[in-house]
Order: sequence, then C-alpha cells, then structure tokens
Amino acid sequence: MKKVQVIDSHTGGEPTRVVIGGGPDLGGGSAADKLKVFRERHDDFRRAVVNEPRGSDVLVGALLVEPADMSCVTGVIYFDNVTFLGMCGHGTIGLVVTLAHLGRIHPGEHRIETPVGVVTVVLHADGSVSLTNIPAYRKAKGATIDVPGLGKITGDVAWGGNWFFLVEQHGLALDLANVEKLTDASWRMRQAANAQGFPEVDHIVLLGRSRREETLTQIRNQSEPPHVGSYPVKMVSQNFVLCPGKAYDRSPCGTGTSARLACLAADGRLAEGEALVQESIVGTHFIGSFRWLDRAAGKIIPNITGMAHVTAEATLFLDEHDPFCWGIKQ
Ligand code: PYC
Repeated sequence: MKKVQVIDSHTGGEPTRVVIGGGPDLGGGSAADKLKVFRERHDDFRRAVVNEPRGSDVLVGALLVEPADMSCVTGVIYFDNVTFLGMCGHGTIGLVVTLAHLGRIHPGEHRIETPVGVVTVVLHADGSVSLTNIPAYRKAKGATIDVPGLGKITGDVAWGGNWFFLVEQHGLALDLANVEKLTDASWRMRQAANAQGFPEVDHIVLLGRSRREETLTQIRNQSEPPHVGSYPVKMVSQNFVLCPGKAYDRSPCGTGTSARLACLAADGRLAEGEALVQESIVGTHFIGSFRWLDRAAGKIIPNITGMAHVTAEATLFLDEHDPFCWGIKQ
C-alpha cells in the first residue's frame, strides 16, 4: 500500500491539493525537466491524486519537487483531471498558504520554480498572497471563429501561464444558475478555436460586467486598499473560465486574469499603476495589476492578489487491490 500525504486548500472557492510526500521520483533537473518525466512515466499518479474516487473534476493537484534554482523555496508541478498545467495562479496562492500552514515559510517574499519559469510570491501578514507571474502577452487580437450552434464568436488569444481564448461579446448571462449553458458554449468555443488556427488554446474565458458593482465602491472607499499599494481600482469585471478537463474555475483564474491583463494593457484600457478587480462566477475576486516588461512586444509582468484557506490534511491510500487505485480514467 502506497501512502501519499496531501494538504487541501481552496482559493476563492477553487480547490488545490498539494502533495507533500509520497510522490514519484522524477529525477534531477528543473521543474520543466521533472514535468517531462511526470507526464511520460507517472500519469497514473496524476489520476490517482485528483480524479475520482479520491478527487473530482474541479480539483487541481500540485506536486512539490526539489527546485533546480536554489533561490526558490520549492519547485511545483500543477495538474488536473486530464492534463498538466504550465502554471496555476489559484494553485500558487493555495500552495503559499499551505507552505505557511506547514511552517515552511513566513510572511514576506518567496520564489517558486514552475515548469514555465520562476514566480515570486508575497505572503502578507493578513494571510493574503500576491503573485508576480511569468510574462504574459496577447498572441491574437479579435480572432473570429465559427462555433457550431453559436455562430461567429470573436475573442483574443493570450498567454498567462496557460493559453486562453477570451471573449467579451457572447450574449450569455454570467450567472451560477447558467453554468450548464456556459460550460456547453465554452466547450464548443474551445473545440472551434483548436480546429480554426489556435490548437494551443486550453482555457476559455467569458467576460462580463460584474453584477457586484459595490465591490468596486467598497474597494475605492477603503483608505488603504488591500495590497494594491496606491493603485486605484480602474475596472471590475466578472468571468467564467472553462478549464481543460471541462470543469469551470470557481476562482477568477490567476493565469486567466494574467492573460486578460495582457489584453487590457495592449489595448490601453488599463495602465501600469491601475488595478483590475476580477470577480469569479461564484463571486470571489482577485486583484490584478501589471508592469510593462516590453511595451513594443506587448509583454507584461502580471501581479495577482487573492486569498486561500487550508481545508484538510490527509493521507491518500493507493492500494493496488483497489480497481480504482489509479483513479477513474477520463
Ligand atoms: O488560477 O491559473 C489558475 C487556474 C488554472 C486552472 C485553474 N485555475
């Protein structure tokens, strides 16, 4: 019987399961090198940790690995019910809170090695976390795809640690009661985007006006807005994000918010030193801002602030006699 030690948390409603012991030996090298070994030789371990019957479609896993860059507090590889993720914003915020829960880090700045690069995080004294992500940029502005059942849909293709197709004009109500329709429409868009020139797109973001305009008012009214320094909140919007395995993100999606920031920056709709409040479909929010890395190339460094809470410490049993020892395959 194999035993795997995990700590569960949620970030704005989106769960993360951090594997702190009992993971596979992925050899040496960087987190990117280790991801290759994980993907090629240990996909069964990914399924065992996050798929049913131990997990669910919405759960994101995070395997702690030894970093190659010794200035990092840890390396990490993220995965979900169907695949591996280059980066994960909500997962990183959950990981930071988990490391603090374990007493491995304290408030202050820390570096974390991911397969797509090193990210910097700040654990604030109140438990909130700010993440300085890897560079984000827009690859295509206003790409129009033909979506069966929906017609022509126009969106931007952008990178924020994963690949996103971001749509503002979709005619759908961003409401929890509408999740089935939103999922169906987003899945069609994903397939159409993949078939019509954007095979890399693995997440869909539907954007809309936040129904919680009071969030903006509340934040503006605080004399010291939380961890946005002196940044005035310029914009509040809501999103619905569909992940690669067809589950929707309960959080506002850290990498999706990074991709969105890149689009807003490129269009001049948000400036350096201004903040975006990105609300999720369940009503939680991240605060996003950016600085230019290379204005001519449209590359930004996104910064995302959010909250996570530890929900469980557990030991998973991987018993070869159990027919679903390695999770239910999708
Ligand atoms: O927060 O970046 C994120 C994310 C990706 C998939 C689910 N959450």
